[in-house]
Amino acid sequence: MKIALIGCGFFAVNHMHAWQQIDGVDVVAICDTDPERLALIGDQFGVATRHETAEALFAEGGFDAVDIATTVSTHRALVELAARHQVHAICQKPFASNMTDARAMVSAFESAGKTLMVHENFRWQSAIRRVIDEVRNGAIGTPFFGRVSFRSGYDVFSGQPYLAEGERFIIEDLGIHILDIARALFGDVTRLAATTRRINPDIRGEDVATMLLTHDSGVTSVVDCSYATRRLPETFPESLIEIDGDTGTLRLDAGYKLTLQTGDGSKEVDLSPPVLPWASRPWHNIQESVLTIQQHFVDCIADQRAPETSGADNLRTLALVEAAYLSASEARVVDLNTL
Ligand code: NAD
Ligand code: 89V
Repeated sequence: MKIALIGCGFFAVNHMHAWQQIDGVDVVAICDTDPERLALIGDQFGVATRHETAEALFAEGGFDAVDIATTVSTHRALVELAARHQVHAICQKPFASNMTDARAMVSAFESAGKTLMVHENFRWQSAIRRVIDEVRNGAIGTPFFGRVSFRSGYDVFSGQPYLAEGERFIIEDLGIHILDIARALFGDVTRLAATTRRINPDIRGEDVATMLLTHDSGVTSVVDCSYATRRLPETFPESLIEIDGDTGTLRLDAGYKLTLQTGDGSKEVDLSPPVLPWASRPWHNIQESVLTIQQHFVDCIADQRAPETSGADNLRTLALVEAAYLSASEARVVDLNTL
């Protein structure tokens, strides 16, 4: 599969390492409006074909799929360009800044008949995957309560300065992953209530969010996120999970420690992710999931099946983000059927 990468910034380095590790994939062209980033990534990964505009990249063509690793404001235009040129696309999260754009992007790809996947990678982390499998395999019976929690004081702004500048911050950037994990575990959501706070005075958006979700399955879950939590051990970027089921409980605690308690006793499993040769702590669980999700994209295209985190699937995660902001701003419970 020949791939072109659009956006050669901070996170795209991980995409490039992962593409290089996947059999049968060749990144044949790259694109960035910033010539310095273009040169840096092109030289580091040995890609000779470089373009400063997506229009020039598509005009030259020669690839089957495009990897869109730019920030959200550019996603709709780039995804629609990919649909017009009849190539498959994998697009970074947040998929879009609003539901109108997201629905238009999904619709463009339905017409094109190509694969559109969202690079929603947290549910692909190996520890999270194991928790999803345990729940889906009935290890604790039928779940009735869940909590998915991400609380950290890690300085994300040094690597990603734009995160300090947006009107929206933690729900749109990080909460979106945690809400997606809750969906993967407990299914779709009917109602959501949220509160938000900004603790760090040096950023524009909210850095704390607490959300209460009612799932179609009957599960009630709490999704809580904070970048204002200073504690040791610093758990960035781990998502911690608690689930109560009618025959047992499951906990994913700091240090990737899984505990399963059922009538048969208690079991502890170390789910520490591997540190890939190009990865570095503490980002290694995210970096590992980049490889897994990109492999899934390639496999789904080869097998002609829909990806788990397809554009259409991601509409339902994005709707939770929108519902959370609406709930927090209007101090009310939001019915997801109204979005
Ligand atoms: P970044 O700003 O470092 O990189 C974006 C790059 O895209 C820049 O080099 C910029 O010049 C380029 N660009 C912007 N508009 C362009 C256009 N129209 N055509 C070509 N190039 C263009 O951002 P980043 O931190 O790498 O984040 C990129 C995306 O990845 C964001 O959506 C972010 O949320 C996401 N992200 C995901 C994870 C994860 O774990 N899933 C982690 C970090 C970032
Ligand atoms: O995953 C992300 O989107 C990143 C981070 C983990 C820092 O929130 O922006």
